[in-house]
Amino acid sequence: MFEKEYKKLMRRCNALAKKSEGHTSPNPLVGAVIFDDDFRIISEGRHEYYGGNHAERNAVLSAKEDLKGKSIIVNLEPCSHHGKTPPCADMLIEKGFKRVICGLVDPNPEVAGQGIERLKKAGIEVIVGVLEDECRELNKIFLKNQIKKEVYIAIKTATTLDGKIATKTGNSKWITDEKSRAQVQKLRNKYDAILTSSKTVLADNPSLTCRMRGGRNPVRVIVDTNLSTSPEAKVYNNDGTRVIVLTSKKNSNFPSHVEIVVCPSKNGHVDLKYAMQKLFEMKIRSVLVEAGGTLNKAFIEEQLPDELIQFIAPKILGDKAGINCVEGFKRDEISSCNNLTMVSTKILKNDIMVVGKFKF
Ligand code: AOF
Ligand code: ZN
Repeated sequence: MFEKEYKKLMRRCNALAKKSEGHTSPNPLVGAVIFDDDFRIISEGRHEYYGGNHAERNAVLSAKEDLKGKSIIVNLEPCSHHGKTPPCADMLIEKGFKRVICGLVDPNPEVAGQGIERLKKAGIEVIVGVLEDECRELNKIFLKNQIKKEVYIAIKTATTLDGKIATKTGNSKWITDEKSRAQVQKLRNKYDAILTSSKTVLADNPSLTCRMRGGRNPVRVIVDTNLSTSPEAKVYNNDGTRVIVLTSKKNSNFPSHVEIVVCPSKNGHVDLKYAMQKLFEMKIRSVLVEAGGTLNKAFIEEQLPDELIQFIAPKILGDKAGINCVEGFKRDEISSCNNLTMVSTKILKNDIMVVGKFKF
């Protein structure tokens, strides 16, 4: 019953939640809508930033009428624990809501179904699983963090139609057009950290900041096994952004704001699995890999990335020596390809953005 109306309201919750992208980590993206039996919206709320009120509380606070007998829809199960704020489930019971609709059970062990239980025990009707797949996708980072205790990893690459990211001399400016590049700035605003290789730092001297209006800089992570980058490189600018170097060398002459993580080496390179675990311990919950074909291959080989985001420009380089977006696999059979799943595409002016999930 009311499936269509609930879906529409859940889409609204997700849209509200999305407005906080980049600001809630390590917490989830949550939106809530309060409505009456005629589906008239009474108020809305979202979790705006880490440490702030939960979405349900903000929706309750912005309501201008009595909430007794009303319904609330939220993309994540209301919490049952005393964290930075008292439990949302208790507040909903107190306010006299008659129905709570949620998209997902919260995997956080502090909650994990107990919020729903508590609401049901108080005689509130609870509906779970509305637009579950969309809710899951929205909180893919939070879910992986909670369930696997691992960082969410996406590889971003920008290529020609023949899969090249640069000419053999390293020239890559610009393969994709300004619309694709603006999209990359949006991604930088969403991910906790952006990761690149010493090779990219040496070749391009990128600043790896977020130039989106109203955006914020991600943490900069540089994989530099032998500490071959110069402390003068732009990525090491002391601009108030956290900078982390993942290396296998002990000595460094980097400025004191640069955090050095000494990792074991594997086949002559930083052990990426170890390094990603370290980043998780350092409170980083999502990483956007913006590097070259060699590091992309290493990540895939280690079965680490969750997602690929590829911007493809309608250009053909055609030079065998040009650099590939994934460089170095030896594969004889098509059956040994990495097949991405849940693939979606978007046209951006002349380019195509392809997003898919890795399945290992
Ligand atoms: C949020 N925002 O809107 C909801 C959350 O750190 P705390 O004390 O605010 O608690 C965070 C946990 O609360 C989070 O991991 C999730 O399990 C639950 N729900 N969290 O930050 C919200 N509804
Ligand atoms: Zn809560």
